[in-house]
Amino acid sequence: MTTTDPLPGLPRWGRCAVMGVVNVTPDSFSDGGLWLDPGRAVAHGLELVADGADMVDVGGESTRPGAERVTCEEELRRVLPVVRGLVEGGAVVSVDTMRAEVAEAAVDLGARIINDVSGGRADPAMAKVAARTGAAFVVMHWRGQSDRMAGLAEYGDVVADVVREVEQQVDVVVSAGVDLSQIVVDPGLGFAKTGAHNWSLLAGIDAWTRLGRPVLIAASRKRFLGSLLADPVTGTPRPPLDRDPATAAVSVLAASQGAWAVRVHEVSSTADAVRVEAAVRGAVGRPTVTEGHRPG
Ligand code: PMM
Repeated sequence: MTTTDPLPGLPRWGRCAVMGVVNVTPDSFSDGGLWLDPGRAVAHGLELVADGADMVDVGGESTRPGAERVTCEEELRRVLPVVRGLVEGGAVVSVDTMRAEVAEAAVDLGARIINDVSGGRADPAMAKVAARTGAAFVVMHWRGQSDRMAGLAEYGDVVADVVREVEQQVDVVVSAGVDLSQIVVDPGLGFAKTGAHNWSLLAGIDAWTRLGRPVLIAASRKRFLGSLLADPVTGTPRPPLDRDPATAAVSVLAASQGAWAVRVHEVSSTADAVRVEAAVRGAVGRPTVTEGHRPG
């Protein structure tokens, strides 16, 4: 299978797809508190679709470094009305959750992707829900909850280690009944990773495409971009909302290395960027001199 093969229940986009983010949380690092009201969250998600998002990822629990968990009831209360509204609005919806109960309820409402940053490790019931529903299932590289992940960022060869650990987790969820054709893999940028680890992982996306599973890359507005673009005088990191051009640059690099999709908060620049990348890729090997316009 190549990265352009369709996942169950999803269209074939023929280029790197764009997953827009709606965090229905008070505390996410870049859009926390903006979309807590379900009506506003749905309107924002549909705006992302109008901007060119192929899918919308709805999350009700922040995974920022150090974040504490919310209760399942609270997560359900935040996420479900937004999933419902976006499905009714015609969006392809993904649910960003580590809880089987939330994933199942969202898929019942029409979500087609379960985006579990723990790849099924946080909730032992998750793989069974993915298997039972047949939804696309994102297995992200994850070593532990956000309140302790900073202490888990130890690697020998980060690309080899992360690929191997994700492969092992894919085996675990397949043993629990998930079909391999449902699975998307993700290196989990920023999750038990330093900035240097993130850059190495971005340089090594082709190691992932060799796994034969679609790869999702989520660099949007993350801290390592803010550090790269820190004020040269004060050293102050570039604020999250000013990291979108850098995010679009990562989207091009990910697309050119065969990523299946990129997950971003600001969609329009990345939607343009992946189209540019696809046009250039489509022109590779095409004759460069057009008949009738031969020089001299
Ligand atoms: N990162 C965040 C949330 N969800 N999902 C996947 N698959 N991969 C990621 O790297 C990922 C994710 C954290 O970012 P946010 O707070 O901006 O949503």
